Amino acid sequence: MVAPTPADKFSFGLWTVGWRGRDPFGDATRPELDAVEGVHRLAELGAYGVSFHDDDVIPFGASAAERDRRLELLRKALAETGMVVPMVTTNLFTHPVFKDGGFTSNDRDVRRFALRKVLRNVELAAELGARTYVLWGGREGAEYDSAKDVRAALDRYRESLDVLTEFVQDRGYDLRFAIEPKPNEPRGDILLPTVGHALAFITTLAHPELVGVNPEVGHEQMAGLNFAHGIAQALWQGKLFHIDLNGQRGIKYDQDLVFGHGDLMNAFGLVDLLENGGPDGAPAYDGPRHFDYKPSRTEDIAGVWDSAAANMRTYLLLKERARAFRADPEVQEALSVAGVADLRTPTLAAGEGYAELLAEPEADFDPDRAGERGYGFVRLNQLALEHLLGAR
Ligand code: GLT
Ligand code: MN
Ligand code: MN
Repeated sequence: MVAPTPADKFSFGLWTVGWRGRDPFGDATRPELDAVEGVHRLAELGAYGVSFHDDDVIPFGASAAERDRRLELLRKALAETGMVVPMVTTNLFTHPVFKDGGFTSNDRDVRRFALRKVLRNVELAAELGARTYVLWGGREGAEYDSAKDVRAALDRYRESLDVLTEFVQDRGYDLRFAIEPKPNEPRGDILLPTVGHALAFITTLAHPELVGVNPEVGHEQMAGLNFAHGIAQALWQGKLFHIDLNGQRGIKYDQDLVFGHGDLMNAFGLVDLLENGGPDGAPAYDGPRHFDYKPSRTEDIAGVWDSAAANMRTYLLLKERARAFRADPEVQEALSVAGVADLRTPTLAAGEGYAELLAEPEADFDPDRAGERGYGFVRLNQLALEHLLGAR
């Protein structure tokens, strides 16, 4: 089994390994983790990069001198390890000021404060060479329908995005934004709850080309959706700017388990899509394979590093299994019986229109015959499962 290397492009949020296990019912179970140590340990494990919120590195409200000191330490850790910062994001959810949201708070002064906080951190992101800036609007939402004018909130969300894209264009930054959808938690209902909602919203922006999505496995699954399908549509629309990999077991609170520790079959389908779903079986996505998980509250600090390694190992195992699946002649035959590649043929022939289609004699096609066809999808899925289990 190969060990992770920087070429695999594995990255982690500093807040993941840094999570101390505080939840709504209990206190922290682990000591604080220094950002510098996080960078070093993740590098030793084979990751190539880290991402962070402004507040993960620079405490909220820190003085300019303290900010500089913390950033200097981070830069030094990056230089010592060769780690990169492919993505940066903003904390618009922890401080009580954001209890009704940042960009969409009912309080205009809060909205202005939130937007300034993001703009300042975008400058830092560009300076550190990040190519993606994630916007997770966890507090953008409501618990009560009468409390939020959703159309006005979407106007304000769009207004903020339009200011941000204008800013990166004026500054000449090579940076794009990625909206991270989530259906609920911490708000009762979050705006832009799924990949589909976010993709539709992006079409209304002044610079849609600068905005894509950062889907998270567990967030789509919290809404009962098929994550691999959501990713396929994001790819199809050229909008998969970043990805948050983790595990989730069904429709419940956001579990942020290790990648693969939830719906393993869907994780297999996802890795197969990312790694083999491009033209001629090339990767369909070349961005960071970013893990956004939480080491369970039961784990001590050794368990934190074990779980971080587990994410990468699971990804590599699935990549290897997906390759074996594609290389198996029986799978190729089952794919052919299933007609998977046939779907790539346009329904109308070149030069044909509805008139030619309507002119086709009905007698040429026998729907009863066609209805008798067995597609063999179950056999194909069993082959996938057997490869996944290492039985083939
Ligand atoms: C937060 C959230 C994640 C987001 C992060 C980016 S922060 O931990 O649960 O899903 O990706 O803001
Ligand atoms: Mn999550
Ligand atoms: Mn996430």
